[in-house]
Amino acid sequence: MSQPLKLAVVGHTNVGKTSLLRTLTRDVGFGEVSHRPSTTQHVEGARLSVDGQALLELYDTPGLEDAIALLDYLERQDRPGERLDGPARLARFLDSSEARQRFEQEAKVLRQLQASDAGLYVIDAREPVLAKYRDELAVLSLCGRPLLPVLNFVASAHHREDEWRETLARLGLHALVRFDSVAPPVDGERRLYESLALLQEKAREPLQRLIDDHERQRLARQHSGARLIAELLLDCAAYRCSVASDATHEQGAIRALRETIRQREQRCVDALLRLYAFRPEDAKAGELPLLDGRWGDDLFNPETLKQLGVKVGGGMAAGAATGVGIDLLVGGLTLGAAAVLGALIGGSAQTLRGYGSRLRGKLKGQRELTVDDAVLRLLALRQQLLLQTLEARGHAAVQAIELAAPQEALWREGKLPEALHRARAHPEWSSLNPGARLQQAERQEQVDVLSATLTATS
Ligand SMILES: Nc1nc2c(ncn2[C@@H]2O[C@H](COP(=O)(O)OP(=O)(O)OP(=O)(O)O)[C@@H](O)[C@H]2O)c(=O)[nH]1
Ligand SMILES: [Mg+2]
Repeated sequence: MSQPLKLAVVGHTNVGKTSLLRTLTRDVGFGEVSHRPSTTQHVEGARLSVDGQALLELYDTPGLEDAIALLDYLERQDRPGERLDGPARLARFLDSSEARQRFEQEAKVLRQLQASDAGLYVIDAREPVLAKYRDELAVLSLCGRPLLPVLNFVASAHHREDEWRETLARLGLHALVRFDSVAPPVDGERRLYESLALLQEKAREPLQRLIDDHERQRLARQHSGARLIAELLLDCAAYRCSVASDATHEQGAIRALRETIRQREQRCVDALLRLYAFRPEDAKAGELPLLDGRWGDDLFNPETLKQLGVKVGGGMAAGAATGVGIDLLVGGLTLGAAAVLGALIGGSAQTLRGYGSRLRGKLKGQRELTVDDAVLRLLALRQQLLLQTLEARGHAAVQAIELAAPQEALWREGKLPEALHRARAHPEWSSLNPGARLQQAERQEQVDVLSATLTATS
């Protein structure tokens, strides 16, 4: 089909027509949405394309306000014995002066529906089924176009889905879709397009392409989202700063560290919002809990020692993990002796140089500040929750996301992924450290591994 399928989104005022368009087009800026009635005044269109080919055009229309009066007017126009069909009665109305004055808004809607292949009739499913809605459907049916009712607001606690289903069935409308523009059902969009394909046989192929494309995009977004989180975690795990070990400096350094991590998390939030086409104000990273940071023990992280060629086993491994074992070994040595020790344990020259300067720092009374494991777990959980929230959020949503605070037990305990343990020993993997080398193959590999874990658990 070379021409895109044209759909008019119609219905009573304030039922969420513009909101539905925002969600289907994933465009938070489409039209104007307000809790006040009669917000949309003109017909406005949006186009959905796949690989540059326009497949679907959606038209937002003003809300119907007084269908009862319009139906009365139309009935008064009918002459006795006259048996005009819907489109003929409609044509007569659209030619009349009333269509330009009293029923100007209604006329815009009817013209647009007539110019379209089908209509989506949006319903606020919380509303009782009143006569005005039946009259609206009667007026809309004059256009001779298939109508697919969309039950909006079905995520709300007090919806009247059953009542609506029954009424619509009595009017001959048996196919309908459930939706909620703010919290759309996971498969809502697919069901909507599949139901449309039943009403419009010729649209089956382009609608299927649209469904497939959306699914592809959904997976691609999920994948990119997991990578963004993996990068955040690696950046934070590999981050470290040196500070003179006295109470004043340490407190200042901890505050600075927390702020650096907070800003880094906000960058991840912003990137996720962009990825899912939401606005920066839709979510903010909250405060991080007050943890002390980890002090010093990274120098003796088993991963660091492994890199240096130190074989740790048994009690030594446990000691090394807490820094105790090697502390005893190097505690009383001069830097020169420490370097010799380095040479003895046989690491590469470059690693040793790096390690040597960190040892020097330690011997001069410097401490190394890194991000606590619990904070890493908290960041991982919080960002994964955000990702899930964004996946389920309609583009009509207006309330900002509260960045969830996951259950404490979850982030205080539990195993940290292996990739993050490794990152501890690679300060050059963190974009937050000077001299970062982010393109390193081993780092990329760990980002891949970590994001695969995140995708699997989200
Ligand atoms: N919770 C919830 N709110 C919704 C939903 N759809 C729309 N809203 C809200 O309902 C109100 C009306 O939404 P609009 O999209 O402006 O409705 P409309 O049908 O385009 O209104 P008019 O253009 O005035 O005819 C707004 O406050 C929306 O935020 C939904 O599915 N769930
Ligand atoms: Mg509107």
